Amino acid sequence: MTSVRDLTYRLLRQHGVTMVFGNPGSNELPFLSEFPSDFQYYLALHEGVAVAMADGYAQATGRPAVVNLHSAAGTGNGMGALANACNSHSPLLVLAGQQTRAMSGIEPLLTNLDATVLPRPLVKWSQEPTTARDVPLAINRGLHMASLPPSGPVFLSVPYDDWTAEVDPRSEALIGRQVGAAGSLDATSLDVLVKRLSEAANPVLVLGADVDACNANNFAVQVAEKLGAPVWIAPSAGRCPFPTSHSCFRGPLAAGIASLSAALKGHDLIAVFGAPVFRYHQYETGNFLPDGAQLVAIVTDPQEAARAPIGDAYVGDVRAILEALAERVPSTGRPLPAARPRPSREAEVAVRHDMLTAGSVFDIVDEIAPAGTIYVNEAPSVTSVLWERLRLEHQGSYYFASAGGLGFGMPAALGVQLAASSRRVIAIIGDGSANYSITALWTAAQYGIPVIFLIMKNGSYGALRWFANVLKADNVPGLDVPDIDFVALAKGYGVHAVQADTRDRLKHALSAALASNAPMLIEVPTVLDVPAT
Ligand SMILES: Cc1ncc(C[n+]2csc(CCOP(=O)(O)OP(=O)(O)O)c2C)c(N)n1
Repeated sequence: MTSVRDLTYRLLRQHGVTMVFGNPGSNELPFLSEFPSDFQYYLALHEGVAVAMADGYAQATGRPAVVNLHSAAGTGNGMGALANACNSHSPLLVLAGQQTRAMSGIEPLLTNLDATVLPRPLVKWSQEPTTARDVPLAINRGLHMASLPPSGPVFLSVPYDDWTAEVDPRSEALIGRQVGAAGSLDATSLDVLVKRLSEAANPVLVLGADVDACNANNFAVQVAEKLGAPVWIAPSAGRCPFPTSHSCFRGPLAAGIASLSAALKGHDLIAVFGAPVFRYHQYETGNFLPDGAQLVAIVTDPQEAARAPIGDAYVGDVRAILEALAERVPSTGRPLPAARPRPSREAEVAVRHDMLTAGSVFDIVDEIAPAGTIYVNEAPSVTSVLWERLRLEHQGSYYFASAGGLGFGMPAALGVQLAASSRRVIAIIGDGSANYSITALWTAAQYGIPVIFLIMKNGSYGALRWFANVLKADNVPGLDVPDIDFVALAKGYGVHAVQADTRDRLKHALSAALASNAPMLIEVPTVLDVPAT
């Protein structure tokens, strides 16, 4: 007899899934029973860690990742992380255990009431199959749904007695089914786009995370060079879609309507690729675009295209469209914009000789870390400094929580490191943010995942201090996080850790961490430097 569980693992294999990230409970044990030896289970000690780890893995591989959560409580614990996965179009299959069908009517302990409603609106598809025999179909559908554009998380609730049920023999037909999406532009639309770009007097590109997600950074470079156009990163960037040392690179756009509009002043055509128009944060009144500017966006997500308050939009395969534009857009002969000067290191060191600044920390990291290092950032108040200082040259070099939900950085770094084993991952984490997913340290130690955690210890929720200034909200309580010993916490979870409070100690600690193949935490006391409003 073939069980639902047996066929499920075959389907997972066929989709390239051999890892399960999770935190189990009683409802999930029958799925995990006789866990196949070619699969690896990564135990996270909190569901937010499991989801964010899977998110990092799915983003870095571009393939679906499976998370196994415990009923309603486990799903609830994972939902903050699911918000980030939703915004980053991360292909996750969240598999939650349900109480047994035999008792479903009397709502026993650990029943997931209205299971399919719970994770909405953070998943694009949610189901609890009506019979055990529908489970393989639902697994297959979920994996395809997660991957099809716009990719994103999906949710499946499975009553635990289903796993040992016999499959419908016709379910064998699910094995090997290919489901794909076609998606470049039709010839007419492509002609229009080429014409608009080549006839613009002063075009600018704005690139979002989905350009990096679809491996199209090199095509974006070619388009920018042909147009001689500056390139901005869309606000609230979850990934880095353009080499930061390229002379066209201008940095991330501010996430306020007026500031963003001001930064794009003088351009007659704003071409956006792979980003919503726009993911604002702080509210500023003003026009969405500078006077005289038109906007055209190319996105994978129909919701993003439809809800944009301004400009035209095409929904399609961002990579295929950028590739076609790289080929079709004629060289304008315009000179490339001059590179922006890098901030001076010496000036900063002289001003802040008593304690390390974020700038000096990033300069040391940039100097010592090898080319191709991947950064996962969750140090909100110093994100703009990071973009100025770190060279992000390669595809897949940067990850940030796409919905701004803290607790992403540490576990996502583990998932990215598992996906990109030939590159080293450095997680740059604020001392506030570190606490949301601190148990990721245990998972790093247990599975030997060699992420380097750099804790930027400024003793405060720096970004909230900045936002309080923006809102003119004075005397707000609860904005400081003093007296946390991350070295002791890391050691408690089994991760080697040191404090580095000078440039030399940081250089030494980072070099040692890079030379070893084990996870390591470096706690760096830093100046609290709240960005100007
Ligand atoms: C789950 C969640 N809770 C709360 C917040 C609000 N929040 C945004 S930034 C921030 C402070 C982060 O502090 P820290 O990690 O020390 O970095 P810093 O801002 O000091 O660089 C908080 C609490 C959030 N974004 N996500």
